[in-house]
Amino acid sequence: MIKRALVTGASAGFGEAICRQLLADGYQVIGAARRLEKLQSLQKELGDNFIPVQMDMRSTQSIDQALASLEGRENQIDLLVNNAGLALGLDKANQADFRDWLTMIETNIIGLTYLTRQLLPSMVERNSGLIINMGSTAGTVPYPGANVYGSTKAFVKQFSLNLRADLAGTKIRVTNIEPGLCEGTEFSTVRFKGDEERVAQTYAGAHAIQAVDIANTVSWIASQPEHLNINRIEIMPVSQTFGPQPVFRD
Ligand code: 8X3
Repeated sequence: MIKRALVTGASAGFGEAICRQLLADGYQVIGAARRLEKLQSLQKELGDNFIPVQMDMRSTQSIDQALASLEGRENQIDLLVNNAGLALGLDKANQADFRDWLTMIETNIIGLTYLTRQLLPSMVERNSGLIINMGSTAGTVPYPGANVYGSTKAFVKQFSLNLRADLAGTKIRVTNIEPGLCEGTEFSTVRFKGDEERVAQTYAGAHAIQAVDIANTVSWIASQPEHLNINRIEIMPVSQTFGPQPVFRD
C-alpha cells in the first residue's frame, strides 16, 4: 500500500525539499503551507501524488479546516513531518519585539503541538506512524539573540522525547532533527525581515547545511527498519561548532 506523508511548511526551503524527496521515495505527500498558490504551482511540477493544502500554523482553526478538507486522508498519515517554523530577529531579550516572540511561540510550539495532537489518535489506533519534528541546535546551544527561538526549539526537542515516553508500547516512532546553520532557504531572510545583506554576511564562507541535506536525513530516518527509533539527530556544517566566546565587560 502506498505510504502517505504530511509535511508542513511545504511551500519552500526544507519543506519543499522534503516533499520532493518523499515523492521520489514513493510516498503520496500532502504539502501544507499558508501560501496555497506556491503549493499549487509545485503540484503542477510534482504531479498528483502531491496534494496541496492551505494551513496556517498560527491558527488552530486553519489547521482544523485543512484536516477536514482531506476527506479522510488525515486518518491515514504514515509520516508527519512537523517542519513549519521560523526565527524572527536576533535582538537581545531586552530589545526584542514581543510580537515576534509570540509569532514564534504560536507557530513553533502551538501549531506543531496542535497538529500533532489532532493526528496522534489515528496513528495510535492503527499502531503505526512516524513523526519527525524540526528542532534546531538552538534548542540545545544557547547563543546571543536566540532567546525565544532557541526556547521554542528546546520545547520541540523535549516534546519529541516526551511523545516517545507516551507512545511506549506502540509502534509509533518520533524523531527530532536538530540542524545548525542552514542556507539557501527563506529561514534567514525571514529572520532578518528581508535584509539580504545581513543574510549574506551571516552565511559568508560558512558552507552551511542545504535543504537537500535535511531532505536526505528525513528520507534516511523514514527508511530505517521498524524496530529502530532515531530519537534525535544533530547536524552542523563542518564550519560551525558550539556557540560564541563569552563577552567580558568590567
Ligand atoms: C537554525 C540554526 O544556528 O541559525 O535553527 O539558530 S541557527
